[in-house]
Amino acid sequence: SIPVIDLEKISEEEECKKVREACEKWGCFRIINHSIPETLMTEMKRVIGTLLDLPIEMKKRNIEVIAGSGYMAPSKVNPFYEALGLYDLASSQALFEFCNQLDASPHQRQVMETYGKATHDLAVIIGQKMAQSLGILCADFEDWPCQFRINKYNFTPEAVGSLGVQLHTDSGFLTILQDDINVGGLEVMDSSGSFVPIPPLPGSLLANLGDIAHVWSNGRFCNVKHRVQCKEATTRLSIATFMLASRKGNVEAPTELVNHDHHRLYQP
Ligand code: AKG
Repeated sequence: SIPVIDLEKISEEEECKKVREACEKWGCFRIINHSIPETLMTEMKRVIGTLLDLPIEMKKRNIEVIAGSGYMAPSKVNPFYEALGLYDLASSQALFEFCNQLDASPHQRQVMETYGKATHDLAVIIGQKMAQSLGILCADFEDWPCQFRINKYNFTPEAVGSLGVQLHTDSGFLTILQDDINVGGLEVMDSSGSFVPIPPLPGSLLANLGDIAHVWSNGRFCNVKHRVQCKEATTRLSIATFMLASRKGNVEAPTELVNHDHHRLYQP
C-alpha cells in the first residue's frame, strides 16, 4: 500500500526522507495528523453533498474560468461522474461568485472558505517539505494558485465494475484530496504498472503529485497515474484542491537539481 506521512513528525529527518521516497517512488501518499479538524472535513463533505444534489440547471451556472474549472456534467466517457469547480481558491471574488451561482447559504460559504484556506495552507506546507526533501530550502508555494473541485460519483448497479474516472495524471503540482470515508474505488498505478487500491482512512487526506511536480523536480518526482473504479452501487464524494503552478513565469527545475549528472529535462 502507499506510504503514510505523519505531519506531526514532518520536521524529523526520518519523515522528510519518507516524503522524498514517496514522491520518487509513488507520487502519492496518505497524510495523517494534519492540522485540518475532522469536524471541518465532515461538515465540508455535507456541504458539497448538498451542492452537488442541486438541480442541473443550477449546477450549469458554474461556468468555466480556466479549462476544466466549471461544472462537468456526466458525459459519454464518464457517465457516472459530475463535478463543480472553482478557480482560484485564494480569490475571495471567485469564491463569492461560485457561491452565488449555487445560491449557497452563509453557513455553506463559511465552511467552504475555511476549508479552502486550510487545504491551501496544507498544500503550501507539503510543497515546502517536498522541496526540502530534495535539499531545497527556499521554495515558497504561498502564491501558487489552487483550483478546487468537488466530485460526485452516482454509481448505479450497472456501474459496478466500470470506471468512475479514467486513468489520468493531475496536471498541476500537488493535489490534496479528501476521498470518501465509506466508499473506496480510487486506485493508483505503481512503478510496475499494477493498480494499487487506496482504501478509505477516515480523518486522513491524500497527496497526489501532478505533471508540474515531475517537471519542477527535474524528473525526480513521479506524477501518479490514478483512476476511480465503481465497486458498489452507491454515491461517492471527493474534494480536490489542486495546487497548479507559479503565477510568475514558467515552471523550471531549481538550479540545485540540475548538474553534470542531471541535465535539465524540460526547458522552461
Ligand atoms: C481527480 O479529481 O483528479 C480525481 O482523480 C478524483 C479522485 C477521487 O475522486 O477520489
